[in-house]
Amino acid sequence: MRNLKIDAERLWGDLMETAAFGATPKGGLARLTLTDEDRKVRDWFRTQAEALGCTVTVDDMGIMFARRKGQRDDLAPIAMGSHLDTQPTGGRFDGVLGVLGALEALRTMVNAGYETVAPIEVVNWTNEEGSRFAPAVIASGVFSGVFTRDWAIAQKDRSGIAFGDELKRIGYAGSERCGAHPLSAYFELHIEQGPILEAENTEIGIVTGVQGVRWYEVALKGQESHTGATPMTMRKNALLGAARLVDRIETIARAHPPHAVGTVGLVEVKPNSRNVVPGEVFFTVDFRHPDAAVLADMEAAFCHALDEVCVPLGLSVACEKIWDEAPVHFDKDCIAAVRASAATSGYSTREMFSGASHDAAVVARVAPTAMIFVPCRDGISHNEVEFSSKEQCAAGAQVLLQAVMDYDRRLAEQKR
Ligand code: HGY
Ligand code: MN
Ligand code: MN
Repeated sequence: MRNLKIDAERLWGDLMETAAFGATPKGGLARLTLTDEDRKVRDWFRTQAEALGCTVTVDDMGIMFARRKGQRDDLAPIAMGSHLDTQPTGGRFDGVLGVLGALEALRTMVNAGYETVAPIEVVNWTNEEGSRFAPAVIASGVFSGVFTRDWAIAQKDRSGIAFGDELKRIGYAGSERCGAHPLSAYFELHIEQGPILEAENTEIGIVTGVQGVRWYEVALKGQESHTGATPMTMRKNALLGAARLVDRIETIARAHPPHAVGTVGLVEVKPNSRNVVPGEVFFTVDFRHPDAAVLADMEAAFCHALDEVCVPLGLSVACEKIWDEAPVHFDKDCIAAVRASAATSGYSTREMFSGASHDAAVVARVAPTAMIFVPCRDGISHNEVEFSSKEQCAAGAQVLLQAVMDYDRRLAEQKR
């Protein structure tokens, strides 16, 4: 198999060029899904892909597939990609490296005149982050049957704007039905977003799976009243209830070391006035663990805590689970392709489970899937300081290229 080499400078140039779309003063990205910044980077991606001779298809969840023909166009494509949307104070690499690394791998094949047997597709999944429109991986979730499209396009952001309306507004409501797009395999390059690879001075993470996730939305209702005239014994303070529950969630997660995590990331207080006892609080809960049974225990403890905390405070509680993703184990042949590819390139590796979730976690339901990790500085992500070096990004893209070529060769032999 030809030993093609990605161009590290070209990849880095793409990463820095696209970082202009939604750039923040602190050097990060605020490119929330389906905003004008998201539209700009999508337009950029389409232009680059078409310049490589790809045809770009957009489905009715806005997922973009940039397709390069193979010798056997009857075969389902081997896909590689990730997401271009970011957190509100996101970094320049989360998701972006996976799409641009895939674009660079494809560009390397095109420039070398290397023709694969199966078609190759570079994919940009809509709204992986789930920050503006919850839950995360909403489009790849529809693609793989986790969510229905009707439910997904009706999801509203916290200002009441619907996903489907924004998709139309930015001009990316495609015609292909989301999910009617078979894949032979899917590979995703991503920064680790945690501390392990850097701490162990390891160049490539061979990702064998993704831990389970459960997201909840909680609304507490008490009674707005005057902060000066309302005795402490007569209050129904929704924020006090929320504060106690934040602490209980911390305790629940710490009860299952070392892997369990529990977080309240979004809190809205009403009326949010300095001299009104808060009458309503909305907050979100994010539980994660590699074992579904532990997640179930955490959920049971949380449901118990809701009543234990809120009943004595006279608060009503509404709690909805909006995402329940079981731990996923990736495909052994795809993992083998990543392992062989990293070995060919001589990179140090370690196998690992992903702490963060990714589109790959749900795409694995409908196609053989694996992921490749590269280190990020201090293990920090979902933060404007997020950083991986030119060399680390290039190493990941090189392994991605070789893994896809390796998988293609094996597929060709199978489908002879
Ligand atoms: O939440 C996650 O794990 C992903 O970064 N959206
Ligand atoms: Mn990501
Ligand atoms: Mn992310």
